Amino acid sequence: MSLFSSLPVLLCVMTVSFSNTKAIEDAQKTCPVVACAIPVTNGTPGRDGRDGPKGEKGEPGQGLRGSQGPPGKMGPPGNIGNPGLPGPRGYKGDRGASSVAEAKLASLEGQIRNLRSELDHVKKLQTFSLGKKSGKKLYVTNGEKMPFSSVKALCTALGATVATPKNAEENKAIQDMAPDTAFLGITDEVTEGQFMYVTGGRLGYSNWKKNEPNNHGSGEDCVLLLPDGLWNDISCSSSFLAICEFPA
Ligand code: MFU
Ligand code: CA
Repeated sequence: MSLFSSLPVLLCVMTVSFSNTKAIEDAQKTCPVVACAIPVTNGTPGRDGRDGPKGEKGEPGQGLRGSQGPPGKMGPPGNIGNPGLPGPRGYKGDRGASSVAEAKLASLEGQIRNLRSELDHVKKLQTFSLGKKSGKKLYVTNGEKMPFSSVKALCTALGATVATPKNAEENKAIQDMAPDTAFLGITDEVTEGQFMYVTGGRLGYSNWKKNEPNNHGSGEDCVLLLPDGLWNDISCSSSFLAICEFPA
């Protein structure tokens, strides 16, 4: 006999053995089957009940751990992060290009003012040392003797012309400053016998010595200022004192 079929019978025996009412009632509560002493045939077992609640997670197993597998594929890129904090303040920049140019210009203007002042001072010293008179031409010599072509070249290089008296006063001025016989800026190189200023134009004043110009020898196209202030025509290839003339 199975345990299931024998249990009601045992309960029944117990019920009978209790002597008071309270005991009987207690026994009835614990025993769902009230009928007693009537032999019954047990039914077929009921269906299985529903699944119970999920049990707690078990402890990790004790089996051997396999070796670590290869790294997985790279995941997709994450979202763009938030903007960072502002950086520190930068160094002060250079001065702008126009400011640099303006500073250079101001410096150059200052240097020009200084040079102009210095030049004015040197000019005053020079005119004083040369005895320059206001409104009068300035005649300057380097004391050298040379052919007429060299005198022309020298005076031109100085921004001057060959000394050329246009009147008696200028003739006297050159005579007084000339330490020796000097070339004048007058020739008849273009047309023999027709003396002209090398700067252009016919002669307006002359101071020829007696019997001059005589175009002596193989020809004389240039003019000399002699120490007595008189003029003599002479060969241009001969060497005489160079005197240059600067404007009044
Ligand atoms: C005079 C001048 C010449 C030259 C000669 C030696 O001629 O006119 O220019 O100086 O003497 C005779
Ligand atoms: Ca002569």
